[in-house]
Amino acid sequence: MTALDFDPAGVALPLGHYIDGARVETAEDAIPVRRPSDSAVYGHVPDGSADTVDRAVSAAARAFARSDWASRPPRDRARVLRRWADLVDADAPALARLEAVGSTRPIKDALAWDVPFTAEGIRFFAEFADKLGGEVAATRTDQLGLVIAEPYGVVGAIAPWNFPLVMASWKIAPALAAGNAVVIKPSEMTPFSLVRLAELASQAGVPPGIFNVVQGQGRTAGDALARHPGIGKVTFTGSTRTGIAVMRAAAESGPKPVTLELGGKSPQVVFGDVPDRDAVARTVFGAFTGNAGQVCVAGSRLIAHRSVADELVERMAELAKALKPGPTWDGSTTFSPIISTPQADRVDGLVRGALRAGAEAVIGGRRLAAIQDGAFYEPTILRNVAPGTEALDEEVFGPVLTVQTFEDEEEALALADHPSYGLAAGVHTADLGRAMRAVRRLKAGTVWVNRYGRTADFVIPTGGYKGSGIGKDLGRQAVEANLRHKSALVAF
Ligand code: TXE
Repeated sequence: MTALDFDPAGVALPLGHYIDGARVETAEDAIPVRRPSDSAVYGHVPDGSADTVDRAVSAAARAFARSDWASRPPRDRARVLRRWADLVDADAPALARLEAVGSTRPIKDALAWDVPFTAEGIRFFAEFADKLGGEVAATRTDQLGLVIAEPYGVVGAIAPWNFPLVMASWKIAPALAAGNAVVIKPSEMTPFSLVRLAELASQAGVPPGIFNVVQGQGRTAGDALARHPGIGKVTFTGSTRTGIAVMRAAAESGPKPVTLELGGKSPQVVFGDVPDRDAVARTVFGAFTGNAGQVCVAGSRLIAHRSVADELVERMAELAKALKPGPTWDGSTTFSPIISTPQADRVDGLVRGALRAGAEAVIGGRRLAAIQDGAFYEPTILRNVAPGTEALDEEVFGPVLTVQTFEDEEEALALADHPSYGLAAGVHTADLGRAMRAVRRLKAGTVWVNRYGRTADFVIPTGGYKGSGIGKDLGRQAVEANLRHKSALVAF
């Protein structure tokens, strides 16, 4: 027992959609929502229809037009968003339990990371509200050329299940800071915490209709949101395949900009000159086992110099023994479940395929039998994975690391470059020149040197190259992506 343990049955669930500043229960089909820790159904959400999506978008458009959210002094908007962040912090114990109970986030992580990261992210974006400006263009002096930044109106957002609050806040907060209204659809697998986030936004003073949550499945509610003509801009985080469908749906209702944060197959390149191999092993290990590998920037391909590969693998095999899988409501859990049984089966299928093609599982390679009913998968390190094997080429989204070795820098960088993904990459070396060459060469949206993974440096944008996405979450770029520019030429 730890002080963080909680009873999953005791968590109150905010049910229904959240539209126009209130929870809305509808007679739509109910989607059962399962806890990944034990596969039990712990609640239901309505499968939002196109009509419900239309109701939410209409409420948002009305609020954008009639409330003063976009027209008020921007500093007031910032103040409301900061108050919202403070309420998120104040609600942390309850919000963390709500996040943990039905997601892959152990309560310890939800409390130490997800909730504070959400609050800090909101504060970061709040600060942009009164620091955004347009331009005065160079024109004849008897004219004034203005480039005016304006919000789109209603931003439609579709969020994933792997970090339900954090990923969604990176969509909602920059859109609101820029003066937009938002309609967001959470994943049907992790639907509840965003409703609570919306209630806290209302308490902080976000006007009714400016922040709405529509529940439902991707192919119904998600699709209806992406293709609603009342949406000015679409932002999505999820798989590359769904991202393409979202982009198509968005275009079919009239062209509109899309931000897509998609999948990855990110390499961690380790050169033979690293001074502290133990530290590198810990970093590489954390980058594929954190959230059981269900992280878009997971470092799922180790590309190690021949002189260090064996030692790194041995050290990681030791680290795996210290992980403690368990239900997310157990305060001592340090290793997450997989989001669902079908997703665990998919991970297993990719691993089995690699083993059939001749790969060796140094550790893991199967479902975690010790935990009944939950969807857990053993930390898995695969060596000798044949080129062309899906486990090497496709995003696994489970705690699976492939190991490849190299002789020289050229070979390392060639292996690191994935033909279709380019979300992130890690490079470990003591040689600054080599690190900088890699930074320049790697076709990835983020390159980490001698570290791996996102930090609270929200000013650093995140987003992919190639099939890993379009545009950025975080950074100034994320706010700018929620603004369009009007040109005015004034003769006097
Ligand atoms: O993702 P989807 P899924 C990857 C990861 C994982 C795979 C499948 O590889 O194994 O995706 O996961 C909504 N129109 N990532 O199926 O389908 C859906 O309801 C509009 C990477 O969960 O991309 C959910 O809200 N929306 C990733 C959201 O899209 C649709 C995070 C994501 O679901 C839709 C999650 C449609 N036609 C999964 N279909 C990352 N980049 O971090 C589904 N959705």
